[in-house]
Amino acid sequence: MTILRDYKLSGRKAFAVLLDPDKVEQDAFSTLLNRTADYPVDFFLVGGSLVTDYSHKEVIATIRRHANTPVILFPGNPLHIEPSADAILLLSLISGRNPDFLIGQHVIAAPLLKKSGLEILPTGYMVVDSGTQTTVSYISGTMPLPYDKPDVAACTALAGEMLGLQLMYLDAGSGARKPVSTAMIAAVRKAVNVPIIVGGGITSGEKAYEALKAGADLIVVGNGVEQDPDLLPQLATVVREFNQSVVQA
Ligand code: 1GP
Repeated sequence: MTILRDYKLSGRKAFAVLLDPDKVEQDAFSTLLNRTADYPVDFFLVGGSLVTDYSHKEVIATIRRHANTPVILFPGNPLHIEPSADAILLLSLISGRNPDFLIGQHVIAAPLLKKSGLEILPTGYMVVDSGTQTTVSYISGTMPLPYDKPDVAACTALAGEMLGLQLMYLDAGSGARKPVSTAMIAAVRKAVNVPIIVGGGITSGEKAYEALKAGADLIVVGNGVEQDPDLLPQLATVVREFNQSVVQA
C-alpha cells in the first residue's frame, strides 16, 4: 500500500496525466514525457473504458524510459490488467446500478490482480453527466450522476466510504464539455474523508484551481494536455502554488 499511504501522508494536492493507449502517438507522447522533467507530474494513469490497441505494456515501458513517476492503471475491464504498472484503480462504479461493474468484473479480475503484485487502490468511481453521453456510460450501461445534484453525489460517496472504498473519483468523462461542478466537489469533500480524484474536461489552469479549491485532492487531465502542450506547465504551477499557499496559511 505504498502509493496510497505515501500520498495520504503527504497531505498534498497532486495532478495526474491520463494516457489513453489508443491515443498515444509516439512523437507527441515523447514530447510530453520529456516535458515532465521540467514540470513534474505526480502520477501517470494509463487506460480508459474502451481501448482498441492493447498497448498498455508498451506505453508503460516508454514512460519508464523517461520518468520515475508512479504508473497507475485506469482499467475498463480485466483485460487491461498489466503487471508492469505500479498500482491499479480497482473501480467500483457506484454512480451506476450495473452489478457487473460493482462486483462482477472484480470477481473475474481478483485472481489476476493477486498474481500481478499491483498495489490495489479500491476506488468509488462516480461518472457525472456533463451533457453528452460518455463512453464509460455507454460501455457500462449505466446512467451518470445528474450534473446539478451535489447531494446525490455526496450520499453516493458517503455510502462508498462506508463500504470501505479508499478513494473517490468524480469523472465528467473523457473530453467532457464541462468539468464536474465545484458545488458537487465541495459536497463530496464535506461528506467523506478519503482523497477525492476529479477528472474530465479540465482544460485550463483555472479549472484545475477551482476544482482544488472546492476540495479535489488529485486532478486528472487527459485530452487537455494532448491538445495544449502549455497546459502541463500551467497545471504544475497551479498545484505547486496551491500547496505552497496551504503551507503558508
Ligand atoms: C477521463 O478523467 C479523465 O476519464 C480525463 O478526462 O481527457 O477530459 O481530461 P479528460
